[in-house]
This record gives sequence, C-alpha cells and structure tokens, in this order.
Amino acid sequence: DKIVADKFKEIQLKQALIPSAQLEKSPIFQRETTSLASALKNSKSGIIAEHKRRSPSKSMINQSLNVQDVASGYEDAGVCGMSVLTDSKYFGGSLEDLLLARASVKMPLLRKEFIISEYQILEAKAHGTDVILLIAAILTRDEIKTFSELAKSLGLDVLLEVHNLEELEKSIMPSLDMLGVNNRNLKTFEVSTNISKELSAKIPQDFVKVSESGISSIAAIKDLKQYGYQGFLIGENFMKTDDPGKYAKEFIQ
Ligand code: IGP
Repeated sequence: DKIVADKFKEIQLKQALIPSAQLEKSPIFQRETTSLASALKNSKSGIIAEHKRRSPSKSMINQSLNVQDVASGYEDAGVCGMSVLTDSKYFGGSLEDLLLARASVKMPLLRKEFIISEYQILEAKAHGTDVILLIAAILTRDEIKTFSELAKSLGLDVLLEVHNLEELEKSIMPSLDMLGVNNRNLKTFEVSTNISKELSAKIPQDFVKVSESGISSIAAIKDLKQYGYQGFLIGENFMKTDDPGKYAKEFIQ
C-alpha cells in the first residue's frame, strides 16, 4: 500500500511534465510489438529472465552489471523474453533500463512495474515494452479490465499476477494473455512453488500459465511443467551471478 501511494505521487508529477499525448508521439511508440505469450507457447524452455538490481527482500543482488550486457547475455542464451524492473525506490530500476534493454535486443520485453494508471501503460509502450504486468493484489476487477483492454488496443500482451484463489477468480477475463502465479508472498516474502501447483487447475486452459519467483533449479521447472506451466520468471537466481546470461543458458535445453 505504501508502494501504491508512492507510485500515485510519482505518476502525478511525471504526467505534469510529460503529458500522455507526448508519449504517444515518440517514434518508439509506433514500433511493432512481439508477443511473449506466443514465444512461450512455441518454446521448450519457457524462461523469462529478469533484470533486478535489488529488492525489498534482498537489498543487494547485483549492482555492477549494466542492463545492455545483461539483456544481450539473456538473448544469446535463448530465453523467451526479459523482464525489466522499472521501479526505482524498491528495486533500483528505471524506464531508462527498459529503453536500453530495448535498444540491445529483439526479444519480447516486459515492463515490471506496479501499474495503477493508464499513463504507465503509455509510458511502457513509449520505452519499448511488449508486455505489461498487472498485479491483482493492488487492482480492482474494473481496473484490470480497463488497463488490460488499453494494453491490448496498443498491441501489448498482458500478464496478470495473482497469489491466491480469490485474486485469480476476481481477475479472469478475455483481455489477459498470461496468468502468473507469484510464488513469493509479497507480505511475508515467503517463497514456495506449492502455490503455483495449487492454483494451476483453477486457471482456464486459454491462458498461458507462468510461475514467478523463487525458481532456482531445472528440477523445479520440470515439476511445474507437469502442472501445465509454460512460463518461468526467474530473477535473483540469474542476477546474483556475475554472468546472468551464462547461467540462464544452463536452464535452456
Ligand atoms: C522474479 P525471483 O525470485 O526469481 O527474483 O523473482 C520475479 O518473479 C519477481 O521479481 C516479481 C516481482 C513481482 C517484483 C514477481 N512479481 C512484482 C516486483 C513486483
């Protein structure tokens, strides 16, 4: 809730400086997007690799690498897509990171952000994203509908994130492409892939299932595949090494 309040202020300030109409005019806004959902459906590995410098649960993960090198490393390893944290206060990321990643690679990019306003979706597109994340825990069903429909109209994929059955049931709608189950409880920071397994049967077949956070072994991925997961979002496990791309490659058969 603190995060949402901070975001709200930040958006108001930015919107005053750079109005939506200006974002829509930037040349990158017109670029053709690529679908992460299709990439995942056509992939054996299903790896979505994340750029993450730090997090509220781990203050230091990796401060020394630059985002272009991480992006190129992931792409060379053959991952399906990349997630770029753009929140600065809690994760040390920025929209510039997204832009630099975009300049370095062709694969689908996900803006990893706490989205609470349509403005952030336009901003994401203007910085080269292909996918937006919507977090059910901080949005109403109406907001999920408005935001996902806007994203679809801009040619973006939508990944909806849940942690429990209630959030899942409130969120199901046709304007979503992927359903992500976050294995990390954002309140307690506890991590367990059991929640992905428990919720898998409740996710309708027409959505690509993604398991997020706390995945650190190929065995865990194999196990989750048995439950119908096609996407695996991995951050810390790659980013804590000095060559995230090299380590990601070990996860790609
Ligand atoms: C990656 P991990 O445990 O592999 O570093 O997790 C990703 O799932 C995590 O960063 C994440 C996240 C989020 C971060 C999932 N949902 C929402 C910020 C906001």
